[in-house]
Order: sequence, then structure tokens, then C-alpha cells
Amino acid sequence: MERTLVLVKPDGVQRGLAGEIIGRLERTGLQIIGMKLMQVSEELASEHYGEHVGKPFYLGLVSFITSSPVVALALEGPSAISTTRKIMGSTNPAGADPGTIRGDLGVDMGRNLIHGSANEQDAAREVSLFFDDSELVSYQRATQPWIVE
Ligand code: D4T
Repeated sequence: MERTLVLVKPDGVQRGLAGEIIGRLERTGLQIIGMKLMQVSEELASEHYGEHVGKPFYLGLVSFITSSPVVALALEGPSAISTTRKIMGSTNPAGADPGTIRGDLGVDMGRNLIHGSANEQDAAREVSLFFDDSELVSYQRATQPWIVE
């Protein structure tokens, strides 16, 4: 089973879209194994966005992600990373496909509502950055055989 980290970014929380965004991901059948509302510190933001240090949008990105609370989720399931990225849509909402979270709910690159880990290595690093082991819950769902063969 694969895991991924999702953040409903500050614009999603401020706009009251956290439930809509989480619902879209939840309906895929991916299982929520961790979830919390939290304020991202400058330190956590710089670790999370380390790959973007030095890029022209980096300071704005850190300022945005620390500007207001996010909802952090750890999701688990087959192809959790690619499934989440598909539902999110491409980075710039202006070009994101209709039917995706960014395509349906956003219009601007700097306010793209959601983060999802890009690959397995990032997912492992990001899940452990945002969640302690004790915050990740292992549990059975009665619906599981109707979601995964
Ligand atoms: P995240 O990481 O937020 O899930 O987005 P993506 O994986 O889809 O995109 P990314 O890492 O390339 O960018 C991270 C974050 O930076 C913002 N951004 C990006 C921006 O404001 N201007 C830019 O030119 C780029 C490339 C949007 C997402």
C-alpha cells in the first residue's frame, strides 16, 4: 500500500473548501490514516519546500503556506500518490482540467488550494515531516473489499 501527504492549503481552509477537497479525495476510496488542522511554522515550510529554495516564487510560497492554518492528511491505498495528483489537477489552476480540484476551484498558480506528494520518496519524507508515528492510525474499514480487490 502506498502513502501520500496532502495539504489543504491556507486558501482552501479560508475559502471553506476543506470539506469539498477532502471529500473528493475520500470518495476515491483512499483511506485517511492521519488528519489535522495545523499552523505551518517557517521552519516546517522551509523543510517542506526545500527543493524550491532560490526560485523566484520561494519566498511567496513560504509566506503563503505559513499565513493561515492548513489541513494535513496522510492517505493510504493503491497508487495513492498518482491518484491524488490526478484528482488535484496540474499545478496552475488556470490550465488544470475541469473535474480536478484545481481546475474546478482555482484560477491562480499562487493559490492552488492543495499539495500532494510528487513521488514515493517525497511522500515518505513529507508524511514523517507532518505526522508523528503516533498520529497515524491503522484501522480496518468494512468497505475495504468493495474498494480494493
Ligand atoms: P505542490 O508542491 O504544492 O503540490 O505543487 P506541485 O507539485 O503541483 O508544484 P510544484 O512543486 O512545482 O510547486 C510548488 C508550489 O509552488 C507554487 N508555484 C510553483 C508558484 O507559485 N509559481 C511557480 O512558478 C511554480 C512552478 C505552486 C505550487
